[in-house]
Amino acid sequence: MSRTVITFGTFDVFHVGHLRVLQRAAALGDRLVVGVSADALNIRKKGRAPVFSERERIEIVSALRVVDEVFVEESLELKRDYVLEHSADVLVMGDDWAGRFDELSDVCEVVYLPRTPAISTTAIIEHIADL
Ligand code: C2G
Repeated sequence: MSRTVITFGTFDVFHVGHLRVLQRAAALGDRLVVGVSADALNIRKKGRAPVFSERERIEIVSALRVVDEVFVEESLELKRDYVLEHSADVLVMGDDWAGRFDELSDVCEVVYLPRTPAISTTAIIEHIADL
C-alpha cells in the first residue's frame, strides 16, 4: 500500500529550510501532497501579503522533484478535510506548530519535524532591507 504524506506552508521567498522540510516529509512516504497557503489566508494570518503571489509560490513548490501534488490551502481550520480529501496517511509540520494538530491523530499520523535553524522568510526580508 502506498503511503501519502501531506504538509502545509506559505513557502514565501522559498529557501533551504522550506526545501529540507519538504525533502524530509517526502522521505516519510511514497507520495507528497502540499497545501500552499492562499494569499488571502496569509493576509488574515500575518497581516501582510506574501512577497510572492499564490500562483508563483505554487509554481515553485510544484516544480520540486519531491512534490507530487499541490493545492491551495484556503483556511487553517480545514486541515481535517484536506487530510481526508487527499487520503493522507501522515501529516507533517515543522515543530513551530508542535502540538497544534494532534487532534487529527484519529485520521492520520501527525509528525512535527525540527525546523532548519537560523533561516526564515522574515530574516531574509530584513537582511535584504538592511543592505
Ligand atoms: N520551515 C523549516 N525551517 C525553517 C523555516 C520553515 O522547517 N527555517 C518549515 C515550517 O516549519 C513549515 C514549512 O517550512 O513546516 C513552511 O513554512 P512557512 O512557509 O513559514 O509556513 P507557515 O506560514 O508556517 O504556514 O497550515 C499551516 C500553514 O500553512 C503553515
